[in-house]
Amino acid sequence: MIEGTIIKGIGGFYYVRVENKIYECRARGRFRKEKITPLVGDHVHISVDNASKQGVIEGIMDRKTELIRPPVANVDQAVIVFAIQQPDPKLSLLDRFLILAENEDLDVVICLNKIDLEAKEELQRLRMIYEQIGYQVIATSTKVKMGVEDLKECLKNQTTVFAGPSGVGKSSLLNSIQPNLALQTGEISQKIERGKHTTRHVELLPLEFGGWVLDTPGFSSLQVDFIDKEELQYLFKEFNEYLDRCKFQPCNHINEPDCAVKRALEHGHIHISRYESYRQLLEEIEQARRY
Ligand SMILES: Nc1nc2c(ncn2[C@@H]2O[C@H](COP(=O)(O)OP(=O)(O)OP(=O)(O)O)[C@@H](O)[C@H]2O)c(=O)[nH]1
Ligand SMILES: [Mg+2]
Ligand SMILES: [Zn+2]
Repeated sequence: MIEGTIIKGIGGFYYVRVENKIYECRARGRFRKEKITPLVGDHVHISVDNASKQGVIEGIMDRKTELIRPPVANVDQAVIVFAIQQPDPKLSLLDRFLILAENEDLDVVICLNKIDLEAKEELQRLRMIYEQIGYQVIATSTKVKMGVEDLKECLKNQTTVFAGPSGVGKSSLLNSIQPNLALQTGEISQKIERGKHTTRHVELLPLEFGGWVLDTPGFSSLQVDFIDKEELQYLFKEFNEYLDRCKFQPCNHINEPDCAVKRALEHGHIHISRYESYRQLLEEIEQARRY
């Protein structure tokens, strides 16, 4: 039996990379019976038929991390990519990506792309909100090659998932970092007309300077209502220092009097857009529990 990593899964086939070879594999039927789905990023044991060169996944090793959306295993870090324009950034969506990454205990880097476009205030505004919380923010442009080296630096020897809406430039950034990846990219106007995404599958790609990246299809909405209601507040990192100062324990930080989170909001230590995201997500979680 040989050991490899699933780099792509399409139509019931899994592509398993073993050093520089890629084997097309099926999964043993027992995985389906046990309700286990192999994921891109999984470390697996395969057996290979010498005549056909096709393989069978016999075993999946324990996962270090497991994301639901995108469905990938063993990621250390997420780069969350948004454009400062085209498409305009939606902070409520950015916060959803952040909450999912925090929920999985991933390291997070926020990448604000397309800074060649005329939207300098938007860049400053977003940078301020998220750097104040303690997130690393990297501003990039693939058109005028800015920030790409900084981004490259934080990918070294890590397994990093690139996530974000469609059209923000995830595949373009990866091509700038390593041109031989030659990922397909697409014009935004055509995307809207055709209503489809350029990247269709999650793919794990090896970096020649060490490490792996996952390019993923963009999505425009994200469900987070599987997260525990009590857990949500901890995923907003900047709330943490206030949580034990609320008068009511537990506190939802919505209508309770003498709430330290709301006090921090009034004093500008918590940004209104983040609090609004929290409120929105809490409401969604409560709704989901009601049915
Ligand atoms: N102005 C500008 N345009 C960019 C930049 N980076 C990418 N683009 C353009 O944005 C469009 C979308 O880029 P993609 O790399 O396909 O975006 P994506 O995030 O991979 O999109 P999906 O695969 O659909 O999720 C393309 O037309 C790119 O040329 C940038 O830094 N500045
Ligand atoms: Mg893409
Ligand atoms: Zn409170």
